[in-house]
Amino acid sequence: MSGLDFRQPGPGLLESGNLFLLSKMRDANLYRLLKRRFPADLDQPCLLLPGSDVVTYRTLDARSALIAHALVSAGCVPGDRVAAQVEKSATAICLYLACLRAGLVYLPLNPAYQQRELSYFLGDANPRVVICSPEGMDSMSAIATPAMRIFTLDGHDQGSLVNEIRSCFEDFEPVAMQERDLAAILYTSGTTGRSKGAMLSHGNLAANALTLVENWGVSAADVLYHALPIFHVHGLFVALHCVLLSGSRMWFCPKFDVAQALELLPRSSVMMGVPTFYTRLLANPDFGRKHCDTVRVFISGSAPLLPETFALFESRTGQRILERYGMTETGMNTSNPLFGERIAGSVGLPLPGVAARVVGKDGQSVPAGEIGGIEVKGPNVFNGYWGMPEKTAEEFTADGFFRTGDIGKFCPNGYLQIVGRANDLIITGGLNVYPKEIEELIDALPGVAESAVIGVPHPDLGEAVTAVVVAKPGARLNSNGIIASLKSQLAGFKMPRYVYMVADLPRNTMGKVQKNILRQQYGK
Ligand code: MCA
Ligand code: AMP
Repeated sequence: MSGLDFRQPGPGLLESGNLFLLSKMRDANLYRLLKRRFPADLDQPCLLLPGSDVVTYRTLDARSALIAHALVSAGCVPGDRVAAQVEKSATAICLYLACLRAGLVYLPLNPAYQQRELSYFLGDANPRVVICSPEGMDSMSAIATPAMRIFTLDGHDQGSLVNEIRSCFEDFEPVAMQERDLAAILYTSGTTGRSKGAMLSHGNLAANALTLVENWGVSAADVLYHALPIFHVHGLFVALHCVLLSGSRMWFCPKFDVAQALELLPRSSVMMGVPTFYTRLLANPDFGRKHCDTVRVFISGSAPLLPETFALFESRTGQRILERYGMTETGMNTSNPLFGERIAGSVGLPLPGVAARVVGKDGQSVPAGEIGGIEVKGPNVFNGYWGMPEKTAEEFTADGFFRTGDIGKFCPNGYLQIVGRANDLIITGGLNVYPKEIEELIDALPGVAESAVIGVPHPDLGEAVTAVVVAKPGARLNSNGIIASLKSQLAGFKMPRYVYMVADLPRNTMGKVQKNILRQQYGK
């Protein structure tokens, strides 16, 4: 009764020699693998900073060594966490590489997080070193413990971290790591409102990166257009590792900007983005084939790419976007093929080495065409949630598959289609928001009886965070007041775009709020 069951690791990873390569490596420190694949001439550019400079592989190597020494001097020992809430910069990349080299666990944080959110991450991960923007120093000092060293770094490679490295050496032997040793912790929002730190190992990151470079044919000749943030898997691991492992280069842009994209795409060969990048490009009437001639592949992920967007992009540019599917906990799981049919509305085939299956309520694989929970297994799948062994155990099956929480089906041709999620997760502009966190904050406001937070379709962001609020009898509340009260407590991307005041919330016979009814009502 297995239907389409990809329990066996696909042949590609083995055939390609990647597993062999990994097991033969004297140690599994990811930096050692990356460095081996740097161009022979280290003076080749790696980061192309639009309008100004280039950063060569030699500079990345030297600067990351200097930072690794600085972190060790600050008291870090292998396994310590290094939290960074910094703007995108070349030095931020070097900081990540420095952590790999020194065996430290990198913990990137969205610069949009407010003090309330940061306080949770610092308390949970207990980093030895925290790096923040110069403007964020006072706020960070107020929540850090005395044992935490705080450095600053701005978006222009300046700050106390940089001052700290001036007197150090330009080489740093990577600390020997086992495959399961942690390289990074990335927080993902949780259904209960409490974020979970996904523990990603050197082995996880290396396996996924090697697979992607091969699967997407990334080579030294490529130029990636990189406009993603570097505090998530997509921009930090998928994009950066593909470049470093292929010895190629990338336009390293602070953020996604349509005008800059139109200027740089004709000098790029690969673009990776969330669907919002594609809808924003298409919203520009000038965008078309002339911008895409040199681009060999446009890749999309982190949120569903609407078939309409896929079709419009093809008609405007002649290119079929390659959609892939991943998660913070797993890196990339499936991908439409580089060569072969790319299907709109489908996230493609399991990547080599990744086993993916769709299961019914009884945990058994269902036949192709039937909808169920998506589960994955492979060297890309994380070690578990930081400090949450019970939660980790809950999310894995007895035979070692990770329950993604996504709902989907395999088509008869083996392509996976995502049709929904098991929980209320909202994805806005490629960033995840769990309603519970916002609902708890709204419910705690004076005069609020209760609230429900939902995602409604949004032409730019995919989904927009929307709050439906019931006031206590006699309380005088309005949406502007609610938004103003939330602002200092929530990162901007989590802020409700719409707030509706209602007399009561629709409930089923069990008393549970019927969010599907709210989504229908407000999603127009
Ligand atoms: C910014 N804002 C947002 C978002 N980003 N609101 C909703 N959703 C968002 N994603 C708000 C800000 O708080 C601000 O609000 C206003 O929008 C303008 O901010 P700005 O920074 O100028 O926004 P933007 O430049 O327009 O950014 C939108 C964006 C960006 C380009 C969609 O969020 C982005 O680059 N998203 C990609 C995220 C990503 O990398 N996800 C991958 C996760 P106000 O004006 O009120 O202050 S990894 C993952 O999902 C897995 C592993 C995978 O498969 O990849
Ligand atoms: P994150 O927690 O940021 O890693 O987000 C992972 C979630 O994003 C997945 O569980 C999916 O729900 C969603 N996701 C990622 N890629 C895609 C895609 N191509 N299509 C639909 N959903 C996606």
